[in-house]
Amino acid sequence: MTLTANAALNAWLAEVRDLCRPSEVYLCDGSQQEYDRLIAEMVASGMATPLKKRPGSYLFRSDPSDVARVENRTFIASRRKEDAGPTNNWIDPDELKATMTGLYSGCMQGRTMYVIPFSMGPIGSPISKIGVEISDSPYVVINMRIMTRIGSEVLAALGERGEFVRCLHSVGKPLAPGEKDLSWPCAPIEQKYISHFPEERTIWSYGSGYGGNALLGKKCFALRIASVQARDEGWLAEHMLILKITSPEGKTAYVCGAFPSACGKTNLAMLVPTIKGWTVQTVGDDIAWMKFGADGRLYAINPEAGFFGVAPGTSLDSNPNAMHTIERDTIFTNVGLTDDGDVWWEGIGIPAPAHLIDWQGNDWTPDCGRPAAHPNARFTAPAARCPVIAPEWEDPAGVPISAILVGGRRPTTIPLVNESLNWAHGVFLGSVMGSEITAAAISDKIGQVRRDPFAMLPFMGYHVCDYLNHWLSVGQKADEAKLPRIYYVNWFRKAQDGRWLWPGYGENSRVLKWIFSRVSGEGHAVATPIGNMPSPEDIDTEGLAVAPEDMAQLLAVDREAWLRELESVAENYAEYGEKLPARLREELDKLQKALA
Ligand code: SAT
Ligand code: MN
Repeated sequence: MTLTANAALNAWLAEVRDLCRPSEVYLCDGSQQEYDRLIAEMVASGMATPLKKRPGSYLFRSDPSDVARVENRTFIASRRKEDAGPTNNWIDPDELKATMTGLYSGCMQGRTMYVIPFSMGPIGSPISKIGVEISDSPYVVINMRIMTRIGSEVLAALGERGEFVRCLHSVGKPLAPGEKDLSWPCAPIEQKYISHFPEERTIWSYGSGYGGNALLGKKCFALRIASVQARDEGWLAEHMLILKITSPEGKTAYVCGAFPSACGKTNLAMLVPTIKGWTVQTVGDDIAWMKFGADGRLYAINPEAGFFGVAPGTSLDSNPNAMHTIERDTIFTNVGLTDDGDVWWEGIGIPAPAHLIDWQGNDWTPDCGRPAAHPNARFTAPAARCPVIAPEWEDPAGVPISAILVGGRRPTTIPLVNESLNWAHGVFLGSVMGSEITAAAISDKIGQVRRDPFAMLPFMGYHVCDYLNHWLSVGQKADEAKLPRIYYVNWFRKAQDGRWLWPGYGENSRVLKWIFSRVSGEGHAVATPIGNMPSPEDIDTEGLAVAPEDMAQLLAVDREAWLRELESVAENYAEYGEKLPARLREELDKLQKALA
């Protein structure tokens, strides 16, 4: 095959074509005409529904079994099992390839094999990387065009000898001659595989058409494979938002933030400050790639070009900027469809209509007892449409990071904000972050904390201990004074009676303001055993409806609770095994002594 100028790519395309046996092969150029044509084909086949109320926007409904990432079908197939570590599913790569080669054999019959050259990060940036996704799903092509940069320009940047990550994807539903296609083809759960071969920088995904299972540039490449590349090359590929904050005096700082799912990362990235004169702008809402610049500082790019956000709960109250982003040119998946051709979901902030079509295509009324939108319903929208996108969001050099936030949902123990004492202490805080398990999840673990180091638990492409060690070594090699400071934040504290102590959302700007003052070398802090903390007067509370007692509780160090916390951390560290970096155990011991 001589589809491209890159011989290695051509050879791989021929190999996949011979294995998957599509009826045709199509190389995506990334143009608007191509996008429009694919959408028109999907509208004609009934897979996509145009939304009368939103220009350039379409609704898709997935198969009810194919609605989210499948972590128990996600594999890190490193050569040695110990390199995947205790937190990943491992299968021997030869065995996994044999199984999947069987599944891939003839899997694209009756379908088009789309070839999608894509760049994670601005094309040509020294921080960016190129991938090529082969997929038999036109839905994947149109989503990849929003979420990444695709097409001819990428091939030009790849050149004759450029390296690329091989991303193979099939929905796993070949069509017999004359067979009518389903509106959302996919394979049964036991045939789904989301596989990573980290040493070969290769991804093989089979059987799912949804989100992170199928849009392989996102979690599979930009986190799982890139985390291995980052380890080998001395940089960081992280599950972090990137925001820009500007003071009333026009001074700016860039902040990254790692939070597990359901902690409002997209909301924080697009936050509307409640304090006068301050602005927040968005660089990214999900992934940050950070490399050292010539000046010794860490610079971050957002490797993505769009937002793949959770729709339910998004409203003009919770995230007005997201609501404006999705007014047009957006793909919606698994939301409700109103009779006048608009979308609706739980928590959209407008009353439910008397009738709509739910995410499964059935009639829905407010009293029917079922949600209209799937809880993991999504919007796919271009980042450029965001009204507060930072003008430099595509700067190939990236933006210099001054602070890294880590945090989760913790009703108790963890204060509103706590500044690490140094890099290693910050890595310790990142290693113990996580969210409390609520009634919505596994019931016998309510109240326990699911630790999720740097929100990367499902996204590390290698051993968790090697990952934490990499974080430590990044700090050892750098000039500590130039590194971002790490802050442990918690917007989710509750009082004994169950009410929220902190209002969150736009009010989080008050905490950002304190962090801004600290990284500018001006802000005041009190030294405590757990780190440097603001005293209540250090937080701007003008116009804030939080009682002084509540503020005091939000900023207190609860010694008893922290000692219990550290016991649970020790148990968690034991699960990570003997490779745990000694430095982290030292940090734990030090803290235990300081609190006792
Ligand atoms: O499905 S995605 O992985 O893209 C989104 C998510 O799980 O956060
Ligand atoms: Mn995410």
